Amino acid sequence: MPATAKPHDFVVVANRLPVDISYHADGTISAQPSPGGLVAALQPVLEQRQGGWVGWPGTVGETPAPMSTEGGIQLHPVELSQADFEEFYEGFSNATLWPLYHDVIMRPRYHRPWWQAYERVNARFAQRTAEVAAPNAVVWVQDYQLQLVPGMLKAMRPDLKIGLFLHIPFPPPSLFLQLPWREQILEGMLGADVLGFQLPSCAKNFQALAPQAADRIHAFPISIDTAAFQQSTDIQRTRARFGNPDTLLLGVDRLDYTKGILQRLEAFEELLEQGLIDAERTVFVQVATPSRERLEHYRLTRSKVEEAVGRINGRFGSIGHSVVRYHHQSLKRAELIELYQAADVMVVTPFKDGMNLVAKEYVASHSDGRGALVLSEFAGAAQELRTSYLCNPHDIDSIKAQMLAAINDQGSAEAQQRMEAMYQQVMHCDVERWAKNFLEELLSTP
Ligand code: GDG
Repeated sequence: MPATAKPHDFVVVANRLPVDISYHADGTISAQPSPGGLVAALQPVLEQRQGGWVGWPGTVGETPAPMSTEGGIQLHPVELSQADFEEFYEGFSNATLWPLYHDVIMRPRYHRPWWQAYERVNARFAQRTAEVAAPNAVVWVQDYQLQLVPGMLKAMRPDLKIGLFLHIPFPPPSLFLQLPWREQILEGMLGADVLGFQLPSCAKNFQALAPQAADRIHAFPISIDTAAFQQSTDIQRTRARFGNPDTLLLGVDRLDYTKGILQRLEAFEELLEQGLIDAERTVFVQVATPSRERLEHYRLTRSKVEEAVGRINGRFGSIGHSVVRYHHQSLKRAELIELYQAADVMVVTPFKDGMNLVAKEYVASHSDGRGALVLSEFAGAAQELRTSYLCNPHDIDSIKAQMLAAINDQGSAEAQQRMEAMYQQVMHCDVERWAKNFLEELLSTP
């Protein structure tokens, strides 16, 4: 910690810092806010509390000195080498834990050098946090990349109050027990005074493995900064960009195999093939933000999605009209809101998702009561957004039926009631409330 900086009473520890750091030719460094569910969730809370954030800046090798964001958050960068990035981040976090915790949709790889890197990097995060936390500070550790941090930190700094929140699902014991390092992970997590999960079902899965910690285990469904989605945009102009279709469908996801992008495109294709929707009057916009691009399963998913986009446009588009508009780029938040507000039907079909903030963002963008949400039963958000068109993403007929119902109900009183009920729910249970609930629980521990 630099001599001038004061230790923090409140510290967030997350894999990523809430910024993208650019290194300029003149030797200066600048930081831009970066997208992602976690960042969107915590930024407002930290700005209110003038806290510190320990995380990886997103580039390997040379690491910038601690800095502040415009909102006054003090950032403490943790360095990752190229080997750490490959073994801790791409390897153990995203090729072992990610598929294991998402119900083994892809086969997890259990590779001993990756585990060693996970231990080594978690120790570095814990050490850094111990250095910047004031006596008796509150520390909030985030997510699956850092599950050993609570235990390591508790051993170094028993004075700290430590919370852990898992943003992704916690799997049933029968799957978790595959993990060769299951005991170490459990021990690391149990260093936390409060263990938070998205859903009661995830809390229950964890509790079955650690019944002695029952009073520390809770569900806190995460939500969004609803105010960010309230500004109104020019819907007519956005729709005109897509040729003023009768129906504008939208998907927005990180390009990840858990998100079911291919399956929703296949469902759309069959509806076109059967003449149940009109290719001339319908546009499906799919934003697929680049993610974890060096990993094999991600490359394979991308190529299957892009093949489907090409095939559907080849079969059903015409010269001058593409029925699927595909963007493999990250959009600005403002552009995302334009799409949410203009879309008639939002299609969210993950095989498994801790929560899914996109579904809640779409709902929050519709104070007008327009629109419809097709939502997978296996997204955490389905527990709250009960008046969405719920589908089983493993069943193409179910996706088709719910997409078609949402399209055909457009403009009806029932469709409006469905959206209004969800809008009330999301506005009421926003991210501020989520953070408040978690922190109140943490502060009330002895
Ligand atoms: C994990 C869990 C859980 C996406 N594309 C762009 C963009 N985004 C933003 C969305 C949303 C966020 O990224 C994605 O959040 P999700 O919740 O949908 O999904 P994951 O990234 O998998 O998040 C998930 C979440 O953590 C929080 O706990 O809900 O279950 O998997 O905010 O808007 N933002 C911008 N441009 C894009 O192109 N600006």
